[in-house]
Amino acid sequence: MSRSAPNIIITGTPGVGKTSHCEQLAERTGLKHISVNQVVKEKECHEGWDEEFQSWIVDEDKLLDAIEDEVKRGGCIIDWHACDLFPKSWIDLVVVLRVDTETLYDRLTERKYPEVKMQENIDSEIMEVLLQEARDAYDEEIVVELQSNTAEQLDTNLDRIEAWIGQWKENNG
Ligand code: DAT
Repeated sequence: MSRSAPNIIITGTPGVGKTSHCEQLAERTGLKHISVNQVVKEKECHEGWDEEFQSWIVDEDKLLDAIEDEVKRGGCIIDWHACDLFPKSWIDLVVVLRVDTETLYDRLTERKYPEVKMQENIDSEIMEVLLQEARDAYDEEIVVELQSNTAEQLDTNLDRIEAWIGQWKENNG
């Protein structure tokens, strides 16, 4: 099925800036922000609550069913700390946001993350887990790594993604 607007995944370790990017990008471009966290909660796409990690245990099949119709129409910005579950055919661009360890530590402390979850996320960022996951799951040319330490970088990233969307529409219009 052809899409009138591209589908973009914005991924990265929790605290990296996904929601900030997605919300502002949706506002600027009119694309729809799909917060997978919210979908999981609202449509109960989970198998319960993990106490230790203070997070839902996601049922990926249910999640994909819940968003499939909407994503297939195009124009979605998917906000999630994983990316390899989404079918390749749905996705036009994968943005992997990155952040320095100290900045991430401060952001997760602010969020009062439990120690075990904090450590896991910081390790994951250092080990580039999400970047590798994106590169393994999608074609190299649609995966972009962007820094998200400062407000200036956030703005530059939004400009770049917005320009990319404009180009996509020209090429696919
Ligand atoms: P995520 O959705 O990846 O968990 P978020 O968008 O909620 O991340 O951001 C976490 C916190 O960090 C929030 O207080 C906003 C701040 N933040 C995110 N990206 C930033 C950036 N590039 N510059 C400054 N602050 C940023």
